[in-house]
Amino acid sequence: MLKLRSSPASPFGRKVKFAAHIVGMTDKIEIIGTDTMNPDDPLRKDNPLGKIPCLILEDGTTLYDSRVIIEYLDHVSGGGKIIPADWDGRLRTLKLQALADGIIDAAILQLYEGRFRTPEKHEPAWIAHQAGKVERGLAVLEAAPPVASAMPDIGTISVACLLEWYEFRFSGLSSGKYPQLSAFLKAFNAKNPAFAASKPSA
Ligand SMILES: N[C@@H](CCC(=O)N[C@@H](CS)C(=O)NCC(=O)O)C(=O)O
Repeated sequence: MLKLRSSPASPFGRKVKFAAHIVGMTDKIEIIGTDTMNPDDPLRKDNPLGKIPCLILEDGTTLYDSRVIIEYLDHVSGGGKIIPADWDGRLRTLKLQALADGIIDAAILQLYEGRFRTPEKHEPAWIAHQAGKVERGLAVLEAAPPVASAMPDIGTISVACLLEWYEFRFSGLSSGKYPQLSAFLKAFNAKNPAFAASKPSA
């Protein structure tokens, strides 16, 4: 049995969980609840960066980060399922994954500013710097949203995970600012009912 250190709120962990579903490996992975804020959590022994997700193979080898785990899942399931085998398709989907992940990274840094610093120590210029990445990234996705399909590749899965997490943490879609992305997410959920099983929660 493989083990996945993750948490119910993690968009990167969700990406791995849903990718595992698409390649038919859900039953082979045990999810282990992880507290990234707890220095005694065994996570830091498996991933010195102290970040989730982290996959533990049967021989004890650990894999991180989510992109490496995705490569592993794609490979051991025969290849070409979540990462297209053709070069152009591979580059396109990995770039889309990088964009979605990068938007989450920037949004998480804003959250951590609030979590780690008292309000008087917040640095507006730093928050604005990160917010710019989120705004520009979402604008690019809104202008050209992925196509929802029942066999999504990792770029499309990453965007779906980003959007639902962005709504969960920031009510980011409720603003009505991203109608194309909201429509994409609705279509993605309709075509992938199993996606709901990993909906982010606190
Ligand atoms: N690039 C990493 C990002 C992972 C990440 O930022 N995970 C967050 C939770 S969603 C985390 O573990 N944060 C704890 C920390 O930064 O100490 C990946 O793709 O796995």
